[in-house]
Amino acid sequence: MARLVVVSNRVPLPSERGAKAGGLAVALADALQPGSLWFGWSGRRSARGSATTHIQRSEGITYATIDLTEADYQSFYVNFSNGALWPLLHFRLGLLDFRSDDYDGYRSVNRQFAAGLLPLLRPDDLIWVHDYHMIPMASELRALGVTNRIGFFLHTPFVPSSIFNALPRSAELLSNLCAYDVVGFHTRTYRAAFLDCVAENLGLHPDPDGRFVWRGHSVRAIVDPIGIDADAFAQRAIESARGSDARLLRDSLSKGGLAIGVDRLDYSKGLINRFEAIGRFFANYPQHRRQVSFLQIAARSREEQGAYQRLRRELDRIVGDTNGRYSEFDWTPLRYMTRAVKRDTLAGFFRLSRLAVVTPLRDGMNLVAKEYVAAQDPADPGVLILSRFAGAAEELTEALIVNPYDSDEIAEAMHIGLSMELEERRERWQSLHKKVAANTARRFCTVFLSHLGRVDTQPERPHLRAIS
Ligand code: GDG
Repeated sequence: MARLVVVSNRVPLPSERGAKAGGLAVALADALQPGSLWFGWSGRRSARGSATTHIQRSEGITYATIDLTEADYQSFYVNFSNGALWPLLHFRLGLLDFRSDDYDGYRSVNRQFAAGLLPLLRPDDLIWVHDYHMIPMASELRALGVTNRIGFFLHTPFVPSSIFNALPRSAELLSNLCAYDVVGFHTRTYRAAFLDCVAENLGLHPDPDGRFVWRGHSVRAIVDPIGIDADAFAQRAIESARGSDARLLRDSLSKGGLAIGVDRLDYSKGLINRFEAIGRFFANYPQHRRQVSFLQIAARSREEQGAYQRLRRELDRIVGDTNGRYSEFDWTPLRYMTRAVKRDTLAGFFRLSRLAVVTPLRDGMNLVAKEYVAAQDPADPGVLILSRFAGAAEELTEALIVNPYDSDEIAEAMHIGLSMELEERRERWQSLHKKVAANTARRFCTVFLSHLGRVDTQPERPHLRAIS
């Protein structure tokens, strides 16, 4: 069997796993069999940068990492990946900050990744590259003569050509995507947007299965929604709901209970609109005052960027305003923490909550929505409010689907959710749970890798070399 090589910006090193373990490491857990290799950035900045590859082994898996120089970190990671590509792929052209020096840094780091990975590769390795930081990786590997099968999965949305083309050098990035054998997206909508770019910008005509040929090279765009291990998460939730954190939280609540939001502190997550909606909820439905509390856990993220600093200041202001307006001496409507909490604690809190409000303005998938469903008590499940612009909304249609820009609609959904009869809650939850339980993390990996494994190996791919 071919060896799996995973490439991602950040490698979750076994030595660092703690409260925040999750994300990609959890999603890929089953696919990463002993013998696999995970390659990427160590998370460290050092003067020597990528000159040395650091190797760690744990449970039969090899973790190979390189450092970045401070300059590369700024241009590749902070400025181009998170200051240009992230807003672009979340439809936020107003926040797009492009500088060609940063783009050069992005290309350079991808080249360094390819050079660092090359000596570790074996001829029949399956290479699976993750996310928007690494779009040029296949082109860079091809330029070094690598003929292995290489797949790419995009964890963010993809945008239609009218938006994509606003990015200077978008044509190059699109060509870079076409150097992969398989390109995966969470939803049909994102794949359609990618194929729209391919048709519009490259003049190609993909077939209904997402196949097209670019410079003699066959590319397949697939839909492969990421999932979670629902049973394992439910077990965590059951145990954690009996633990001390959950007890403390439960004891602090009024009889109307808890509504919860859990997100990275990111402008794509719709927190400003959500906090406004919470104000509207207590204004429009005063019967819930003193009864219901909203807990927002928003772990700080990308703090070196101005857009995130401004977001945090604005959220601080709205929380202060809402709590100042509606608090009583013994009740706080909006509890807001910007620290991460342990994954177990989170699972228990989900189980305690009568309502989850997941209202990103755009989101590739949104795993919180799936985790909330998995964590519920089947006998007395809570209600999920979900943005129509989260990838998860394509699957989780029995949630209360809202437009995240409409604070009144979110407020109304909160009222409907909290007033919903047990029978309807159960019916909705059963349908949601069936989907979450069927679409596991394991299935996500198996589908992607079986597509990649079926690609014919081509001895020479000289036409793909050095796309710039
Ligand atoms: C990207 C895409 C796509 C959150 N706060 C804490 C914490 N979390 C965990 C959640 C969940 C994960 O982090 C967040 O995943 P999301 O999917 O919600 O969002 P992104 O981080 O933006 O992820 C997204 C995803 O990639 C996968 O493809 O779904 O659309 O943007 O697991 O539970 N975990 C802990 N403490 C926290 O405070 N331990």
